[in-house]
Amino acid sequence: MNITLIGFMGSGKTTVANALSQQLEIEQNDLDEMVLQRTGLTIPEYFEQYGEAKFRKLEMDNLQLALATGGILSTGGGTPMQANNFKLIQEANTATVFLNAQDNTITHHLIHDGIEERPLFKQLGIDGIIKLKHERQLTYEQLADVIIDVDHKSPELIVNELMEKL
Ligand code: SKM
Repeated sequence: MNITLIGFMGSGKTTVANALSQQLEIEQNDLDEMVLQRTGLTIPEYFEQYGEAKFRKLEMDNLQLALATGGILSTGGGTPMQANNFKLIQEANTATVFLNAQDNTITHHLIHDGIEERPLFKQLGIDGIIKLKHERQLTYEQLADVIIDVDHKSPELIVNELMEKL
């Protein structure tokens, strides 16, 4: 079974992917984690050294690799915003699940994780990041086969809901 998780940063894609992978005993890939595996750099370090444009190229390359591998995939928050990536996911043999979170859920998670973890959060601040979230909403909805509202739900509950809807 192939499942691709999409959604804004802080919506819980990585956590839900881990839970899904454990429950279904299917391999899992995380696009942001692949940057670290392939370059030895964290996302903030990569942004700092190479900038966002290079990051987007690497992200597309990683997406192609991960979709070819199959299994559970958690994407980066901005992955579907590149037209090429949108098409790659749309045409891949995968169920695409949008983890939809309210603004205050995202704010809470981002502040909890810390500004250093998220270069765009650092650049844009909280107002800018929420504006970006609104700009992206329609693209996530258009790409999704299934939409799950994640607010106030445990990863287990989200996984159960997801399995029912697939
Ligand atoms: O992929 C990382 C990176 O920080 C960019 C990003 C975004 O554009 O929303 C989200 C993160 O998952």
